[in-house]
Amino acid sequence: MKKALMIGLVGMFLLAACGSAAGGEGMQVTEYWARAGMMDGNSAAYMLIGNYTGADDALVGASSDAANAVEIHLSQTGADGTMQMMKQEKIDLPAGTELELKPGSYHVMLIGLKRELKAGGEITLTLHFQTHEDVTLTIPVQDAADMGGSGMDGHNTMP
Ligand SMILES: [Cu+2]
Repeated sequence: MKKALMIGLVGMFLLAACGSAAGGEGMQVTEYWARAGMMDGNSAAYMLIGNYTGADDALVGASSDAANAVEIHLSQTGADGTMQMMKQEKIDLPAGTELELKPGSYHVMLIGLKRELKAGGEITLTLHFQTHEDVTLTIPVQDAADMGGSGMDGHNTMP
């Protein structure tokens, strides 16, 4: 009986250890990519941000050496049926939640590309949070078509 109890306790300990590793800690950014774009044009970066810091936070901005300006945008279908992009001062990141930035929704807008972004290349992007320290990422550039993107953000193809 005593031995079985010991094994049970060890098992629980291992489960707890694995659980914390799988769930992650801190501000976790994954599945990031940036859309290919022409020099002087616009592009966008997409990612999944998981707030496992244990405290509420917010994404308040971003910066990159690849573009003249970087803004947080939300794409929405307007009353007239056209896709519109609205600048966001911040996006709330409540503790324990994930925020998905994806085509047709929230995205990091890269305005005025300083160079052509070709598929296979990469850019450096730094995310700014209300509380958490900056997170700097090296983001791969991909063609939107490769990702099954709809192009609905109109970053490159629409006027
Ligand atoms: Cu945008």
